[in-house]
Amino acid sequence: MMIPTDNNRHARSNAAFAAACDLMPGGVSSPVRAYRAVGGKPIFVSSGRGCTVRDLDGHDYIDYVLSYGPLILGHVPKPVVAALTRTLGNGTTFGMPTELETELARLVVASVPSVERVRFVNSGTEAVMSAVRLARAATKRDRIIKFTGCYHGHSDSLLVAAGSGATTLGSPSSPGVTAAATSDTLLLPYNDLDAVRICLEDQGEQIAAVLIEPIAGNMGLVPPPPESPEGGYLSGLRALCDRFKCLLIFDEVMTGFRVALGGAQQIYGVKPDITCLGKVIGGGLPCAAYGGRADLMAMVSPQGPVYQAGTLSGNPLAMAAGIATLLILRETDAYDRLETLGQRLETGLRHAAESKAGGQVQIARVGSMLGLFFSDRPVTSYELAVGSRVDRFAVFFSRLLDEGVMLPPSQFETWFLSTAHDEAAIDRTITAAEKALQDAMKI
Ligand code: KE4
Repeated sequence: MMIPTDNNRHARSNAAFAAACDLMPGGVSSPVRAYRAVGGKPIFVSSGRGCTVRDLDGHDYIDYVLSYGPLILGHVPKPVVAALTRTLGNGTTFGMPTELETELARLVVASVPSVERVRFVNSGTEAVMSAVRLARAATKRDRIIKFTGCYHGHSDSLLVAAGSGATTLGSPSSPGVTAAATSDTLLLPYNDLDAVRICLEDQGEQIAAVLIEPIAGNMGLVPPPPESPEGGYLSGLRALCDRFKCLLIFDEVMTGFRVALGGAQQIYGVKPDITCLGKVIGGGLPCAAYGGRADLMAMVSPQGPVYQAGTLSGNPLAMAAGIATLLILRETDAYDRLETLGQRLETGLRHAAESKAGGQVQIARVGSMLGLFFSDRPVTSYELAVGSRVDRFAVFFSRLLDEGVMLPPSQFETWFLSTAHDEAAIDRTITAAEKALQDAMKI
């Protein structure tokens, strides 16, 4: 499927891509950015401001990628830039403790219900990898349950039928990952509590932890079933983990500070034993974290025997950007604003889908996370996600690009809103989506 990025409208992006391909695998620093899932050549960005990005050829786009989640305040928000400018003058990294780490740790512990102690790392991959190691050490068990379509970064033992890039690339597990590395990883269907119960009844005494994205965002957006007084999916996982004495790990790298200050665990009212955080926590700089009960985190080196380390962990710039971001999220009506904008976008897209795609489009939203599938039924599982019309999504994506709206270049990603988006941007998006849906439904 060729898309307009192959014409002279994107001459400078195309030239930049050719140069990049001579030096870097696929010309990118992360696979999804290469547009393999939607066809054509990737747009190269020169700058971002507020809710828009500008490409090398001078075209502006309303940005729903937002770096795959971190930019909840939009591009270069003034308070974050000011905090970085102040901090930069004092040094970028020391390899020694600073009070900035303590300040961000205090904000994290005050915000995330299950976190009493936290350790900063530099990526979500590191956070989840470390959380799994801690869970295995704490339980003295080896096995981990993960779910099809959930993505937890690219550490060997978790690159099994992952969502996000791995699904997009159609390679549910990666060459180079040894059988030994994945031999303790059990893969169960997402959103199926019986499958977890049966697995735990069969081998519960070997299971260290159940690892899940509480709101799945890496197979497209697939929220968990709602919790009810009779229980629910996430609370059911919690009860099963308690019954079989394994730990519950929430990978909130995407949802942490995104759907609420306390993340998905706040909105669904389910407390994991360990939480992984990333993206928003760094305010646009490389930062992630894992945290949980004090007794568990006391096992982490140097307080305890579970080794984990990092040269740039807790670096002042990422701490300063994270502090500035979380303070705004905590002290303003940011989440109300994001909910208002999210509702406006969802409502507009639903109307557009009804008129242009008659029941062949499914839309999901949790706060400022949104997903759209070309499917004739609600997408509640990985199988339904990969069974959706990804060819239509590719047409939808490229037409929106032409109309100045930038989605993540894959059906298996989530759209993000920021407080820098406004009603005018949302309304422009909906108008563009009407045209894009019309085109997509022609195939
Ligand atoms: P990083 O190592 O990319 O910082 O985080 C890995 C990760 C862990 N857990 C969840 C729930 C995640 O969503 C991610 C990373 N998300 C992808 C987007 N689907 C990052 C984008 C990319 O890989 O380029």
